[in-house]
Amino acid sequence: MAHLPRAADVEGRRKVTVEEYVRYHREGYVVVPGLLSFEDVAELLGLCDDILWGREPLPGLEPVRADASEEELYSRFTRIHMLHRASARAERGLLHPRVLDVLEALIGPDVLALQSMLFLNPPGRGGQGWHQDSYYITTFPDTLIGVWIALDPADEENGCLWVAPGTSHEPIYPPHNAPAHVHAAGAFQDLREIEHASHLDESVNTLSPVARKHGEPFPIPLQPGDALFFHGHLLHRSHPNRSKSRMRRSFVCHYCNGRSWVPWNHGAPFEGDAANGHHLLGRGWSHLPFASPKFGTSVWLSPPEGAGLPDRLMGGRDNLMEPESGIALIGELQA
Ligand SMILES: O=C(O)CCC(=O)C(=O)O
Repeated sequence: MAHLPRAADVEGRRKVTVEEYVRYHREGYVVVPGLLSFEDVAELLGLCDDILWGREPLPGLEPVRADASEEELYSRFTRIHMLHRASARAERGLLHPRVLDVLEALIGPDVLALQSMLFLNPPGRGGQGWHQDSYYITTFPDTLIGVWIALDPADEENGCLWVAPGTSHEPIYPPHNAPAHVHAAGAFQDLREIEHASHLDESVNTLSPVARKHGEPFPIPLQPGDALFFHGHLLHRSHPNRSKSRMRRSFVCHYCNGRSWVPWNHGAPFEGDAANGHHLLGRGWSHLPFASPKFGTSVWLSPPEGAGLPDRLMGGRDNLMEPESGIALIGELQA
C-alpha cells in the first residue's frame, strides 16, 4: 500500500505560485493577500467579541462581571492559546481549506495543525520581541511554520508583525541554560547561547544582532484576511499597539509536516513519547498518530491506496537520470 503524495482535490484550491514558494524558502516568509474572505474574518471577529464580553465561556477563563467596564474587559488578557480545542469557530479557522492549500505546497503534502492563538491587542497592549517559534514548538524533523492572519488592519502604529528576512536559514539559538533545543545538542561548534528571547527591548534581547545579519528587518502591514506564512526559524517580533483607539486583532496558527515527530502539547501532559495523537491532520496522511477535528470541520485526507509510487532511479546509461532496466542494486548483488 502506498500513499501518493499529491495535493488534495479541493474545489477552488488556492494554488501557490513558484515565486511564492521560492520567496518562502529564500526569505523565510510569504504574504498571501486576501486569503480569507470577509465572512471568514467576520466569524473570527465575532469569536473575539464573544470571548471578550463573556458570551463564549472558555475553560480556565474567569466569567465576566456584568458591570465590568470595557477597559477592565480588555485588561483581562491579550492572547488566548489553543482555542481550537474549545471553539468550533477557532477549529474552522485553524483548518481553513485555503490556509491548508498553501501549507500543502510549502511544507506538505501532509499537514499537521498544532496550535491556534487569538491576539486581542487593544491600544497600549501587546508586543513580543525577537524570537524563533521553533524553539518553543518542537517538531523533528523541524518543519514548523506559522500563519499570521490579520483580523483588523495591522500597521506599524497598532503593532503589526516585523520580520528579519533570511533568518530562516539560521539554526535555532538556544537560550542560556535551556534543558534542550531543536538541534542536536553538541552538534554545532559555535552556536552561542542567547538570553531574553521575546524581550521587547532590543538591547536586552541578545537575538537582536542575528535579526540584522541578513538585512534590515521590516514591518509587514496587512489588511483583514491577508495571511503571512513564516518559517519556524525566522526571527520576528511585534511592538505594543501605539494607536489611540484601534485594536490589533489577529489569528495566528502553527503547523508542521504530518510526518514530523511532535513531542509538544503546549505544556499539557500526554501519553508515550509523541504528542502527535493530540494534533489535527489537515491534509495528506501520516504513519504517526493524529487526531480528527473535535467540532467536525471537514478536512481532505488521503489514506494509502493500492497504487505504488513510480520508480525513480539515479543514474543509468550515458549518465541519463532515467529509469532503466538492468541496473543492479548493491543490496540485490549482496543478497
Ligand atoms: O502577533 C504578535 O504580536 C506576535 C506573534 C508572534 O510572534 C508569534 O505568533 O510567534
